[in-house]
Amino acid sequence: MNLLRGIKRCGKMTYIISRQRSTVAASARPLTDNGKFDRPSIVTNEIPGPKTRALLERAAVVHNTGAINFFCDYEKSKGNYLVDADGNVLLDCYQQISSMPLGYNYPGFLDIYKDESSLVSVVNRAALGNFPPVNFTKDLETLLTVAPKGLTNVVTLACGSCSNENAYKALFMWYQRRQRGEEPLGSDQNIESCMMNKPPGSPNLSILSFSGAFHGRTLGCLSTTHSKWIHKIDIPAFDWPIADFPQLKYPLEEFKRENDAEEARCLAQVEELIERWRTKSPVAGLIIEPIQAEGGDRHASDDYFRKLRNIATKYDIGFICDEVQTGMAISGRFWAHDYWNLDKSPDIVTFAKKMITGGFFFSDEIKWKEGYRIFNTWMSDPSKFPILEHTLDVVKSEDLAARAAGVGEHLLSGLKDFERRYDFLSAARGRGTFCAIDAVDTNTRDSVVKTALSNGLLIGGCGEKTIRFRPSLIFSIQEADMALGILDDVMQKIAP
Ligand code: PSZ
Repeated sequence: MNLLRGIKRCGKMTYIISRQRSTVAASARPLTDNGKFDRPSIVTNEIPGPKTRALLERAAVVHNTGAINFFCDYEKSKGNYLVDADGNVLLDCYQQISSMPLGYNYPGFLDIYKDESSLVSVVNRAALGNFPPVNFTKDLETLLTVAPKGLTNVVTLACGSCSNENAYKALFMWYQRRQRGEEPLGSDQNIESCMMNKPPGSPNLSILSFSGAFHGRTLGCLSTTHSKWIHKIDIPAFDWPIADFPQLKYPLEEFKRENDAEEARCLAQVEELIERWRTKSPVAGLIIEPIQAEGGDRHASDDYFRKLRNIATKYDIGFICDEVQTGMAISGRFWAHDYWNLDKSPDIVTFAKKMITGGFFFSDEIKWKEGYRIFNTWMSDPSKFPILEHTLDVVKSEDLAARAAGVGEHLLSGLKDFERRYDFLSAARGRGTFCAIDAVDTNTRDSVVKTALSNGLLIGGCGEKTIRFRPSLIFSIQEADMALGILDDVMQKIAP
């Protein structure tokens, strides 16, 4: 099937700005056609509706419900449509915080577990590090079919935070191995001191991260996360260096000189921090997202990332690329860092979310010898590997990276049109369908996201005032048009 050809043809269409859309969205008519949804449908006066509110009340007795948006009916949800507990059907451009590669209940996926060997992996959850199932090596090889260039090793883990957390450990181990040379790992001095959290066994080393970054909320990761204070307050943090992430001005064509200067300033600062930390807590490596997601969809140029990679090489420190949110084709390339054309790949690339399992790819140089150093009980969930295998088949055979590039171009041109027509919107940006636009302030952004939801469109917020799109890889031009149509109505309602 040549999806791309279809997309290019459709790409010439402009999206339909239609009052009709929101009327459609608000209607309570049944919307299924051959078991598929073709538009959103809102059946309650507000979201959360009464069923979600009742469920929330019950949950609140035993659980913190502060982050729950609404309860969902995953049996009824299909494709890019998420059905909530009250039967509202939402066009989902957020996809479980960017975690569903092929939308809901992709055709045939429910049948995967009719195969007994897949079902056996659900019933008997393996402790992967100790007792992997016989097909585990095949699953690792499947993962390696999408490994970034030069990274020939992989470890699986449960989530994005575990992946980054263990990636930091792998870098520290690599850094110390080179410092130690021929000295034994388990010298008496090392053993005694590490058991007391003291150097040399527990060395003073650091990971350099960037302002606005998000790498997870576990204790090590949290010291490299700087997107929102609510994630960090009350929690002790490592005193590790934090460099400014470039703050680009939009439109990019208009501010080229300023933006180049900003990137140069930020790169110089990275070098300065590596030098400054050398005596107190040497930088073993740095971690960066190709597009800062939680921090507000902040981009930097490919040239900035190439130069940053060169700095890591120059100082002989590790370079971790966190592709937890940007990975798996949404950017228009399988890995967002594929756009950079690096001379030397990152040393480690971490993944999770749409990749179905967490984990990281790493180079031979990083490889460690001893068992149990990067380890825990589950190390991913092997019952998900059949889904991973089928998902990768679809992503490759239907070239969903190209599809995301085509649909993304269309979506972005719609957002650029908004930016021209609405004074309170700016900085439309994106790669593939990883798209965003800024509102003038937090309140306006929040009311756009909320009003969109009540009109049947699920989108996300990030950073201070950013509206973000994280659709699945099967998001179509027609669905992009529908999303833009609903948003246009929302913007007209919100416009001051
Ligand atoms: O509020 C939260 O905890 C959120 S909202 C979105 C995320 C987390 N994203 C997770 C994430 C990420 O976007 C990047 C770039 N790196 C690491 C993580 C952590 O992944 P999980 O959530 O799987 O631990």
